[in-house]
Amino acid sequence: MKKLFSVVLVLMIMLSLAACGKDSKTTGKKDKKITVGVVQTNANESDWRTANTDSLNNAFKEAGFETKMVFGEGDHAKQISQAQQLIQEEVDYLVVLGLQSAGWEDVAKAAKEAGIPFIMADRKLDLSEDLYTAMVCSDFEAEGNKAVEWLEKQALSDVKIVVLGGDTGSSAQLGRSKAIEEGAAKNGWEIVFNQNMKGWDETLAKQAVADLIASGTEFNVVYAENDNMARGACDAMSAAGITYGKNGDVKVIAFDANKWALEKVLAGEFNLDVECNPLHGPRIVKLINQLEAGEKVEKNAYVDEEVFDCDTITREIVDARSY
Ligand code: GYE
Repeated sequence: MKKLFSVVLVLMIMLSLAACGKDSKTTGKKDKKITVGVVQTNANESDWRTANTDSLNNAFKEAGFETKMVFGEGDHAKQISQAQQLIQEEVDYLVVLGLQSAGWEDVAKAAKEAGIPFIMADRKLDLSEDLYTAMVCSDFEAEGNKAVEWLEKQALSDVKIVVLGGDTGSSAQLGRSKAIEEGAAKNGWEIVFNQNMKGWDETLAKQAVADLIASGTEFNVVYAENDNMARGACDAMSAAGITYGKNGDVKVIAFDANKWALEKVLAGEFNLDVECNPLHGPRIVKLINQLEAGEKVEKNAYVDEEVFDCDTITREIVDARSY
């Protein structure tokens, strides 16, 4: 009898320990905040980037996630080491916005081996589908093609284009540049200048256009791969007395569609602005919550984007913009 009692007692102790262990593991899971590692490009790269960073931080905070955000500041190698460090720190999710589209395989493999879902945002990276969990990006070539289609409709007799590209090797620059280069070849347009501005820099763009004007280079289209560089180009043209926009000698095409830039479209300073939606935060929160719930997620999600034309934009459209 005594023996039976002691066996039952030992069994009860073992069961309670097991339950405690389970509870502490489950409780641990319940109480543990989801940590999201974010490898961002640059802190002050552009107004688009600021809106993008704010969207990520605000959405993750609202979702109760802990965010570990780091900035590559123009240095691809630094981004790689930052991503590896976040993997070492065992973040629950890794979100990468790459300065460069190439060179991410080792990071993606390390994340996979560590069981950390790899989410690419903003710019698609050169990774096979087995190396990333999901993508929330823009189709930059499609954005560029929208600009090409618009320019075709202008039916200009003699097209001479200044291309102000973004950071060399970023998928945003690669896609938008590919579209205009192929569009020019297809339509017999002349690209009189085609250079990428490091860091999408507005001042560099202004100086490049000022130098072109000083050298007597003729052009009637500016294709600036973001709003800030388009503004720099307009400042250079204004300083030289060159008219541009709706009623000017030079057509101005921009990308991003920041609210301040749409004011310029409404004012007729920019002819066209192609939207590039930076508000990735809520989309990534939805993805993470789906993954936490064990649901299957959409692998490749391109954000919906439109174009804004100075001939059709309205005050209501501009006022309704959230970034
Ligand atoms: O167009 C530019 C930003 O990756 C789409 O990066 C983004 C680009 C955007 O600095 O303004």
